[in-house]
Amino acid sequence: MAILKILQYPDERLHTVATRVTKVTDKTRLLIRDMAETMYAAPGIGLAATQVDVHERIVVIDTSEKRDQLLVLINPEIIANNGESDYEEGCLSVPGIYGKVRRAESITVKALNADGNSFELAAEGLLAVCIQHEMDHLVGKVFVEYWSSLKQARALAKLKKKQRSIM
Ligand code: QAP
Ligand code: CO
Repeated sequence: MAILKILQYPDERLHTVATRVTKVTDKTRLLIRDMAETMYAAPGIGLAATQVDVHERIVVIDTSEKRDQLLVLINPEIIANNGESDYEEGCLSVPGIYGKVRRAESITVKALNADGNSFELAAEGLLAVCIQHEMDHLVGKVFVEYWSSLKQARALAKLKKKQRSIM
């Protein structure tokens, strides 16, 4: 297993559109294991392959309290959505920046699991928000890009300031 390097906003590679996984292989499962290890170590509740510079439609999520319920979504598709919610989000690629995004309150997602089998999942609350957030990464969208340009500029300034203080 390995901890992967997480791309940091505004890295332009975060805007890459991921391609579908055509076959779930041992190589796919190895990547999923490394993504899960990276997410748990961070610690985070969700990670998309895009964030580790692999541009395939793969997401790992664990919103459980005990962090023992790994959800793997390969080629995820939202097949139903309902309602609206404003949830405070963060992102491992945008550390220290948090803010609200309006999304569907509940969704049904269809995806393949790590065995390559298709399944459907109905989700609401934090899990529904997290799935939508991670699926955005797969089409090259970062949550701050829902904000006004003023709010984005402030977030970027804060990130740059923090990066300077580390160096
Ligand atoms: C996406 O985000 C998410 O700024 C997953 O310093 C988050 O795991 C969806 C994290 C909230 C819905 C609601 C962020 C860790 C983790 C930070 C994460 C940080 C350390 C973010
Ligand atoms: Co994110």
